[in-house]
Amino acid sequence: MIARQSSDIAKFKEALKASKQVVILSGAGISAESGIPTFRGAGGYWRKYQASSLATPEAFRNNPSLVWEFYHYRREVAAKAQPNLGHKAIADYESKHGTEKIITVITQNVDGLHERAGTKNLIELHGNLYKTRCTKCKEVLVNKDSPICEALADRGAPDVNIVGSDIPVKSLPHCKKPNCSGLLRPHIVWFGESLEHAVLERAEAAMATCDVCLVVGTSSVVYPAAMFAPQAASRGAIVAEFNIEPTPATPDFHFYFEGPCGTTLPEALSD
Ligand code: BJW
Ligand code: ZN
Repeated sequence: MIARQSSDIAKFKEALKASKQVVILSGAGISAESGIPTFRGAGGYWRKYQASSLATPEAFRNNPSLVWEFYHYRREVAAKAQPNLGHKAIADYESKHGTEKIITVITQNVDGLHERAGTKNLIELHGNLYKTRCTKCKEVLVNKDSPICEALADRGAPDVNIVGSDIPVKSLPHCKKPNCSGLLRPHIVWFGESLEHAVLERAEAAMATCDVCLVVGTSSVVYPAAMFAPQAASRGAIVAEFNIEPTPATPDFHFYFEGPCGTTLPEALSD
């Protein structure tokens, strides 16, 4: 717990100016102003399902058709969305200061909006909606097809009255490698799955050496990401949180800036 927390933007900007290594750790809240629902709270449902009950290996094993419909819907929504002022403020900050400081964006989001805003040094902790992984040969490929396969065209509507999902497995996306033809899955880290080792290592290395960290639009409840910023704060890094409401981690941080990050970030990251 921090003895005295501040919301003094000028003080934060002084610390940011003096910093050498900056990490920006983002979550679903940064994409909320682009129209992409967050996970926790009212928007976190698709049909009658909580997103967290579909984002599991068990759900995919039991009903790959249903899980693919869910991800097809999310791919289409994110493809139509545009990066907002928060994503752009981060990308602009990197392009302005990326030669004099090491700036790393670690995102829990899978929507690709940081990259589309122009962020270069990006770590996608939980994967990406536009990557697939073969369940048989494990090949990971970028796939931006819309729809990802014929059978998913016009599927995925979020209407709560739609029950079940019955696309035959053979009609779902499959690996095109000769002698494989395995079922593809979204290249996303589901609950109970481990994060990719190399990705986690890169993120931990950036967290271990940053002197300033911005925690943006995350509820800080999903591990391991939830412990990154509190750990950085406890070893002396200056951590600032940007959220519309306090989170369980808020008391650990030096600065707390309440409000939509499409408004707070452009101010915090401007010269
Ligand atoms: C705004 C805003 C605006 C809105 N401006 N702000 C230790 C203790 C207990 C449990 C565990 C543990 N270690 C691991 C676990 C298990 C589990 C876990 O953490 N469970 C917790 C829920 C308790 N973790 C895992 O399973 C991870 N694997 C792992 O650690 O493997 C090893 C292991 C396994 C089991 C036990 C021990 C070790 C993998 C986690 C993968 C998470 N995957 C998901 C789904 C991706 C699929 C998909 O997208 O379809 O990733 S879960 C979901 O939550 C998604 C998100 O990336 C993630 C984080 O959510 P986020 O981004 O914080 O969003 P919200 O909605 O929660 O919050 C939005 C915030 O924005 C809110 O605060 C708003 O106020 C704010 N906001 N508008 C600013 N305009
Ligand atoms: Zn394959």
